[in-house]
Amino acid sequence: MTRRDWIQLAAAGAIAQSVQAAAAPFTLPPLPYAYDALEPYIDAQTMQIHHDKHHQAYVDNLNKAVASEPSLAGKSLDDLLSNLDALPPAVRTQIRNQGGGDANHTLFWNTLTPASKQKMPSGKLAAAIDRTFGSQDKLEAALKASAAGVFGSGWGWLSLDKNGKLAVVSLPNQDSLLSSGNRPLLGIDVWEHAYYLKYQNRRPEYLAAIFHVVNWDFVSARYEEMAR
Ligand code: MN3
Repeated sequence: MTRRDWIQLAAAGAIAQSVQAAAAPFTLPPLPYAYDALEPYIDAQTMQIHHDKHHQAYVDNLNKAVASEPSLAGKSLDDLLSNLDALPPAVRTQIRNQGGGDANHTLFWNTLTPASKQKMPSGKLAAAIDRTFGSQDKLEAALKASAAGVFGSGWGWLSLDKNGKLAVVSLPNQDSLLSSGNRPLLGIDVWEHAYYLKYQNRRPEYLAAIFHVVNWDFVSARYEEMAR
């Protein structure tokens, strides 16, 4: 091999590497705790399959969708989900479903914590909850009712709406609040993959359980950051 051949080969390798890096911009974040950290409310096997298989699949499929459309290179997930209507029609549904799935789950893992570490909302969030819903109990009842009422797969959400107000809403499938100009604070996943191994058809039992492991510290900090 001549020096020139080597340089060409090295350059081709560098390009191949950068193309590969550009083709898979999204990665699965590690769980911020052990699989069994949310026991007995959420079981370890559910957490493992939910994170390692379901969330990984959203990430992989999102990367495939982005790789198929060069105009999307370099865009953040927030940007993609906030501007669905501007996306090429060929990838819009995939970004909505797979990108929504990635974003929703990344937030979800961070909004949960072992029950032994749980603290209730504090600071500005606690005040906003009292002002908007009357009490923490009433907020939780509204969120549970919203999540329980999802027909099929979807999420119950505590959102910060366009006017900076707290709101409880449900959305189907993996739809993102960002796509309607709202911002997610806390999502309750009511896809069967989130609870079926332990709770089977008993969604209300799962909903009662999950509020023992909501990371209100994280949600409070997120609210302070977003409500500025
Ligand atoms: Mn899920």
